[in-house]
Amino acid sequence: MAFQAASLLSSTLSIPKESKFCGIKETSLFGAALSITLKAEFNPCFSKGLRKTLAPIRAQTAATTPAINQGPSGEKKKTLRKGTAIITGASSGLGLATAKALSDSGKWHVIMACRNFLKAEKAAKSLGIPKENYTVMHLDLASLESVRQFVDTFRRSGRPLDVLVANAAVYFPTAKEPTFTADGFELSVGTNHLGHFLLARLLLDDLKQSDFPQKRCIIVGSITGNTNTLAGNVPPKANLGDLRGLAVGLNGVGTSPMIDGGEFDGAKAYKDSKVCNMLTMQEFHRRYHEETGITFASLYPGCIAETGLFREHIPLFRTLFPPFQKYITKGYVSEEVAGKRLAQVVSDPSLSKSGVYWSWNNNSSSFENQLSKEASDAEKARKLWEVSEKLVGLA
Ligand code: LMG
Ligand code: NDP
Ligand code: PMR
Repeated sequence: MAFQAASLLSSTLSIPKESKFCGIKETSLFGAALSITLKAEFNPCFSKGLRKTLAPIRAQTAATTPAINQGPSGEKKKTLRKGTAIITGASSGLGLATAKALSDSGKWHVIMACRNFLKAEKAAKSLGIPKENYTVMHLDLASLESVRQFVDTFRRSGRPLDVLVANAAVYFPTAKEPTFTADGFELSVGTNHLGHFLLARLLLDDLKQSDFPQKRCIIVGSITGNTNTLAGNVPPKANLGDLRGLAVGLNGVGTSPMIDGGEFDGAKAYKDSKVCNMLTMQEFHRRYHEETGITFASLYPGCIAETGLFREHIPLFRTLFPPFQKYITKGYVSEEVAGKRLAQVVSDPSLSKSGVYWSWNNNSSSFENQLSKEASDAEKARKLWEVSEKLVGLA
């Protein structure tokens, strides 16, 4: 039944020529029910015994302890300190689940970079994240001033930065009119792309200084921004065009609030912002990977159909979407499983390749996925970088 429905769905929606239909692989559209066998260990460098021995040492280490420590007998030991990961939008959904997964591993301190301090504190407590494993810091991505303030506050904390996860996002599928950030950018692209662009650019220096064995910058992408998949072909489709709307500021004042210069469409603005996220990751990789050793990566964690992302959608959608994804597309994942996937991209040594867009197959094993033509267009990525730099005041 699932197979038939899926066939029908896939034949109803047309896939462009560029497609190799890799959506099938990543969404398990025709696959068996998702069976999750996640790696319990994110870092096989430590044996169980060694971890026990190190536990008290780790608890004592200050945030600024270097990654290479002097052991009691004078010999050098690697990575005794916890890693520090900033996760934006860690007050719910994927970000929160990732904070939980990292915290459970005992190897990470998570900076929960959130716009709602109280909500984030409550969420961390309700999942039982130990106090010593997280810090909530205020960040509103819809304000460039707030992004700059966050970076200052983080620096004053004296913690090193080992991993940055650009995860927060907003989605306005039913909005008829655009809304805007403090700086006058259309709210979804302003938050999901421009806020993160400034944040990642500013924190690049901090990542460079990290002495952690693996330093990473992860920008969450999505299948719905990739038109080489079925999901990416559900209208309205992502399309940045020639960036003419972005180039003139995306402010809707006598100009378009959409990147491609077209009419406002909330669902398209979100998908466009995800294309920007995936292009930005690749441009970072091209410009900085070799020089800095930082791993840049993006991912599609699966369809987490019950998160707050759909809070603005109509109630009928929110009711039907989870069973649709669970039983028909089989692309559904729980927040917990998705959080473990993103935590893998943060800390698994086997996922250290830079410039990759990760996805997971039916057996929940990760693979390097193919991005759509537009989402892998190097020239567009360069142009997006340059236009974005101007908008956020870096050029
Ligand atoms: C846009 O519409 C809105 O315009 C925009 O404002 C914004 O909200 C945006 O992404 C958000 O959505 C997109 C979408 C809305 O339009 C389309 O998808 C148009 C293409 C329609 C082609 C649909 C082909 C399906 C063929 C039907 C075959 C059914 C066989 C399944 C058998 C299942 C038996 C249980 O339009 C829709 O999403 C409505 C599409 C209606 C068809 C839905 C059929 C899917 C199966 C139904 C199962 C449960 C429903 C889950 C609903 C979740 C998705 C809506
Ligand atoms: P949620 O709505 O649950 O989480 C989004 C988070 O972003 C929330 O913590 C929210 O804060 C935060 N946020 C929103 N606006 C701002 C802002 N201006 N400043 C700071 N934080 C902000 O959604 P998901 O967990 O589903 O989404 C997380 C990521 O996963 C997104 O990048 C999304 O594109 C991606 N994704 C999601 C998929 C899904 O199926 N759900 C599939 C593929 C990708 P608050 O709690 O205050 O609202
Ligand atoms: Mg989609 C192969 C199947 C598949 C997958 C993996 C997703 C993921 N979606 C699939 C198929 C379909 N969706 C089909 C056939 C339809 C038409 C019925 C459909 C519809 C649909 C809507 C209306 N889907 C949606 C919406 C949304 O509003 C969501 C969206 O586009 O947000 C931008 C969405 C999503 N579908 C997904 C995923 C992951 C989403 C959430 C968006 C995201 O996080 O990027």
